Amino acid sequence: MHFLGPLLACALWFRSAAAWPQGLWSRYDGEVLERAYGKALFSPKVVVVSMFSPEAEVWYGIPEFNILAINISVPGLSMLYPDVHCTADGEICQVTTGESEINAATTIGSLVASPYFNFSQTYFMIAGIAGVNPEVATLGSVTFAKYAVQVALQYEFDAREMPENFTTGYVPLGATAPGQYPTSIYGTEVFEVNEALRDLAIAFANAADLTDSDAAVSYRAKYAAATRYAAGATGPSVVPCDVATSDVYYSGTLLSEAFANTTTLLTNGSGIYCTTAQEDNASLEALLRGAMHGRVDFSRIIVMRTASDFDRPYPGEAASFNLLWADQGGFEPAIQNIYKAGIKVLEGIIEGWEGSFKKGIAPTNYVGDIFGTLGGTPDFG
Ligand SMILES: *[C@@H]1O[C@H](CO)[C@@H](O)[C@H](O)[C@H]1NC(C)=O
Ligand SMILES: *[C@@H]1O[C@H](CO)[C@@H](O)[C@H](O)[C@H]1NC(C)=O
Ligand SMILES: *[C@@H]1O[C@H](CO)[C@@H](O)[C@H](O)[C@H]1NC(C)=O
Ligand SMILES: *[C@@H]1O[C@H](CO)[C@@H](O)[C@H](O)[C@H]1NC(C)=O
Ligand SMILES: *[C@@H]1O[C@H](CO)[C@@H](O)[C@H](O)[C@H]1NC(C)=O
Ligand SMILES: CC(=O)N[C@H]1CO[C@H](CO)[C@@H](O)[C@@H]1O
Repeated sequence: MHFLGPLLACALWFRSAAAWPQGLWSRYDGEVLERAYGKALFSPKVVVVSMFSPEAEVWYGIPEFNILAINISVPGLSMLYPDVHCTADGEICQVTTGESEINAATTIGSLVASPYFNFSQTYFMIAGIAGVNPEVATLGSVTFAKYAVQVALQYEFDAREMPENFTTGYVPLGATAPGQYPTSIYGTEVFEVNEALRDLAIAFANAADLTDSDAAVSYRAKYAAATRYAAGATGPSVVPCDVATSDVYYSGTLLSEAFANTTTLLTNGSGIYCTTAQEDNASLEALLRGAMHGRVDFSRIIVMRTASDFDRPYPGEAASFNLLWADQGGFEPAIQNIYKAGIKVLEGIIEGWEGSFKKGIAPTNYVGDIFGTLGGTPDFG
């Protein structure tokens, strides 16, 4: 029965798939796109990658362009977000992955494999909110990463059961204590994106007039009690710093410091642990696999994260209060600043298309994963 169960399930699935009315599949048919939009192959200049509705909705109903002019249903996208949306000229598109690593990897993997797109010259801009390290940036800040680090890809002990001389319950895979370099490498630990492109994006975003909120102003002021949190206590700005990925939405000083240590370890001291989110290593793995097969150009990726909440409490505050109860006031400005900074980046790319972006911004740093899959030698690890 143990063997037959999955086989039976498979057989039933095929049977029911075959029996599904044509209508269910027809929305995924290139002919439908031909009829609706006169073509079934789109070559966007930019794809904005959102993770959930609030991040996506800032791109709908804006004065600059109507991104709901074309809807393309792509098999493999989230059931909550089944369509890629594009402007009428097909130049700018937007996709929503769904939250966390599994949703991000599945959506982006399906997108890069879709026959309806030619992404050979497309820029992908990951544009989402994130937690933030008050040592580096603050609520409402707009950050652009060079490294994405999968910090929780480790062994974990509950701190109550860990050896007394451990500084954290997290131990790198294959290692026997915190802080040792992992010996079991999965390949998704670190991604490095094009720094020259990142710096152009920062220059564009610097022209944005960032939003703040009264609640964020008063909450971040509490971080001024510690000099190491000076960045957290200052108003929002555009900051070059890196993103940590973890499915577990962790919070608190000790875990944040442990994952800052992991970032340092895995990037050989170059990464700046700054924002925390649940998707980027997964989206980047899917883009990298697309790049392996010539479906995307891995040097055309921008990772923008705006800060919605602090990853740790201010001095004297309980970690649980910071995460669960405090009114940090950062969510709304972070959502608004995705649009405010992101639109400047999009305009910069579109206006500079013929001059530079069409042919691409040549990276001067290593780009790719820890395996060196796309060629070159990683400058970390
Ligand atoms: C595309 O989908 C959105 C909802 O997701 C809808 O508001 C819009 O009208 C659709 N556009 C077209 C051209 O069907
Ligand atoms: C994809 O776009 C590139 C750049 O415009 C072009 O060279 C290539 O032929 C296109 N591929 C397909 C299958 O249309
Ligand atoms: C922790 O203590 C054990 C002995 O109890 C020792 O073998 C190990 O090296 C120590 N680890 C660290 C990280 O100090
Ligand atoms: C982070 O690393 C520093 C330096 O090795 C160490 O003192 C500290 O205890 C570590 N923090 C955590 C939470 O592991
Ligand atoms: C790691 O950093 C050290 C010290 O800065 C440097 O000597 C070494 O070459 C770096 N390793 C890699 C792989 O870049
Ligand atoms: C595609 C990918 O990167 N997946 C990894 C992302 O992180 C989770 C949890 O840490 C890993 O289990 C996945 O292998």
